[in-house]
Amino acid sequence: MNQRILGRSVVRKEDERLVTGRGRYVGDIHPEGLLHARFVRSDVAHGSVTSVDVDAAREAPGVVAVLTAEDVPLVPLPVDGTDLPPVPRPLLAGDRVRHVGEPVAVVIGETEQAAFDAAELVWPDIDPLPPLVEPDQAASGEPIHTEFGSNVVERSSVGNFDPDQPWEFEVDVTLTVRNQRLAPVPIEPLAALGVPEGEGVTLYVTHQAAHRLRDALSRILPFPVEVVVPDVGGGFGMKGRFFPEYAVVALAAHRLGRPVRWLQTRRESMVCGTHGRDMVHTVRIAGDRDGRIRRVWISILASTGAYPHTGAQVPRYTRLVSQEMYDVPELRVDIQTVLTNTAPTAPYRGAGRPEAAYAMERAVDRFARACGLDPIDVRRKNLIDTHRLPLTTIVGARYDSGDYRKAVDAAVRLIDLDRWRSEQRRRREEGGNPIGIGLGAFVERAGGPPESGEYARVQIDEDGTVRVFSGAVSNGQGHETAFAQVAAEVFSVPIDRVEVIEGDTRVVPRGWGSMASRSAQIGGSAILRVSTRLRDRLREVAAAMLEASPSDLELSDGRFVVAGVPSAGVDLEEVIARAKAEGLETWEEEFYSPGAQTFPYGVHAAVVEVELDTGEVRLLDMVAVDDCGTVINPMIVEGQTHGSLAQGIGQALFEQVQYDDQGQLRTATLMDYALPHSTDLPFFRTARLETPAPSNPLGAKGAGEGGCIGAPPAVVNAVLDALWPYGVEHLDMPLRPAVVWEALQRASGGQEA
Ligand code: MCN
Repeated sequence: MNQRILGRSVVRKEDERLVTGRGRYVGDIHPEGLLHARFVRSDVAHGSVTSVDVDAAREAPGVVAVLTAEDVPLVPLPVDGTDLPPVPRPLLAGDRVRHVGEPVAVVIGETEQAAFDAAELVWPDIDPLPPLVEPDQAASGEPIHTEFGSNVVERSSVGNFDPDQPWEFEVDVTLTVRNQRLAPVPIEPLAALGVPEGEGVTLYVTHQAAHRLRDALSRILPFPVEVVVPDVGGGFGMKGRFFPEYAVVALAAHRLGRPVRWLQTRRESMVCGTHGRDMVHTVRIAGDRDGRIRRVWISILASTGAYPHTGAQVPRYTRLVSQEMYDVPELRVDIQTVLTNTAPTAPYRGAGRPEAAYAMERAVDRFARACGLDPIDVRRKNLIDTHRLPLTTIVGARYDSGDYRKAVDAAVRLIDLDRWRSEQRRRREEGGNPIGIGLGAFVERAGGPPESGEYARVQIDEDGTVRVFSGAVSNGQGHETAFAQVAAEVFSVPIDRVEVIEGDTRVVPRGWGSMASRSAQIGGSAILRVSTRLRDRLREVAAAMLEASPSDLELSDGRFVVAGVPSAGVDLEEVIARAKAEGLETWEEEFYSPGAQTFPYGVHAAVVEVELDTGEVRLLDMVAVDDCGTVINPMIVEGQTHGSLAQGIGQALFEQVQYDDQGQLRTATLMDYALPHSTDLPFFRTARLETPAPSNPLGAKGAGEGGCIGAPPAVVNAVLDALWPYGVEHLDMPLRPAVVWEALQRASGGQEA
């Protein structure tokens, strides 16, 4: 009897290729006659373009073409997640520029150097207009897109109380917290290579959603487009969307009849890749002195940047999970989403859920302190009980399954709370740098729109290879292994006999893509469903071959055998040959939609030490307890949690995209934008609960994002726990030494704390 492979920590098949430099990225593809694209970008945040002088560039050596707005179409870009009409978005800016880095022209050269040099000769003449950088300033400012008449993309309220009604509670506190703007910083920035093929273009592109990009490009471009995604060096949400550069590269390749490649530089990626977060929450939380929360009012102010594309959805994601794991009787969430003269925002790992968790978890801690109670006790007092699940929250989320109390208890045990509390007391009594313990509890949603789905086709070829075609697109998440495990389990074959094919619209007809931690639960379930159907068909064929009843057959080690008679059996290959001879299909396909999202959850806990003299925060311990339903591969899930925790800690302590008041980016390189180093991170300790999701046959929930949702509130709450006795009640991320030190100085009235 072969062992189960689903649920096992199988080493990732793709890693040998990826870590030995044999991955094939867009930059590794060098077709015959390759040309190189370099974009010329606006260096002002807001302005009227009076002319773009390209004469000198066109004459420069090695230049094949220079394109401006006149050469490319104006694209109606849907404003995802809102009821607004599409915004006409220029692929190359025409009469207006709306953020620093907006592409104005493109130079196509025989070599990368020729294109770079000639781009320096393009002179966009731009009359600056006053930029609107901060959302509160932009909300009442002159419209950035005149056709909207306002910069407010969305103003909405959902909840079960009117904020004007009396607030008669024993405890009532208000706080404002900021989720600063972040850059996703994948190792591989954006990249696209257009190759003319037949009547159209095949675009090789580093992306998360091959089919949706193909469909978006096909709506814009007057020729057929196919999309191929080779290996991807991380996406983190940034690569899930349409970028004007992709359409320009495809257009240029088509016009010139030669392959054209654009490799985004790191600086370009920082300036005009998308950014994430950039949301301010004002939270009013009220209740009884014994720690019972009665009412929460959350007001969100969010920036979409200059073009309201996918970033406009994110505040709605925040709202959906804003009740978190608490049994709050009254909740209201107001959203105001605003255009600004900054790079467009978009979902960045966590996408709206880190913002929600940070706001609620900071508020719960503050409420607990106002009650004079331990924040962990207050959480326990307000948790939604397991027997109430499934439950529809006040803001419309359908929490599916789980045990929130168990997760809190597990995190408290894992972090060894009692030991740290006694160390904390000892330091308070004996002096020394203070330590603090903080929790970040969250419920998130995975899966994307409930009506979305994922494509799978599973076929078995005559040599016995199982081929899995999926509409998902791995950016490093390990689908080649995890998806192979699903099919291998069904057909009872080693995973090496399963080949996973993703990200190629020429051979995978449909697909949604990988974002919202949806691939395991939807893509994996699709593979399970079609594999099971195919296996059952093959079982019938095998039964006929063995002259046995299908129900008497077992499938083991790639062989159908009659139960109890191991010598009576047929290999899958023989069954496939017979099926083919009989004209039966040896494949199955489906676009599977579970019709529901899943709601993974977790409780993360951090212990920090704060250096009083310098404000430096040292993470002493960090634990994460997560429930992502049934797990396909625990080692992959663990890796996902580690990576995501690192990004969450990056938000808490280091990272921030900063603009000056003219909309110039001050953090355009990795010298200015502080990513965490491995030495900044403690050894993570994790634990898992496994409550199957009822909505999909695998029982899986999303695992790709949890870490960056729980870590920021856990770390910041821990720092505030350490500094509370020193009078520090509030800090805004990132908690760099200067921020903490200044807060300490302010709290102590300039005296040494
Ligand atoms: N998995 C599992 N069991 C589960 C859930 C997931 O074994 N119950 C496995 C999956 O099979 C998959 C991995 O864990 O190999 C992540 O699965 P899932 O949660 O379904 O997420 P997706 O594959 O859809 O990936 C998207 C998610 C998001 S939204 C971002 S952003 C993100 C992330 O994954 N970006 C990443 N993880 C990333 N990891 C890498 N290396 N690079 C990125 O860009």
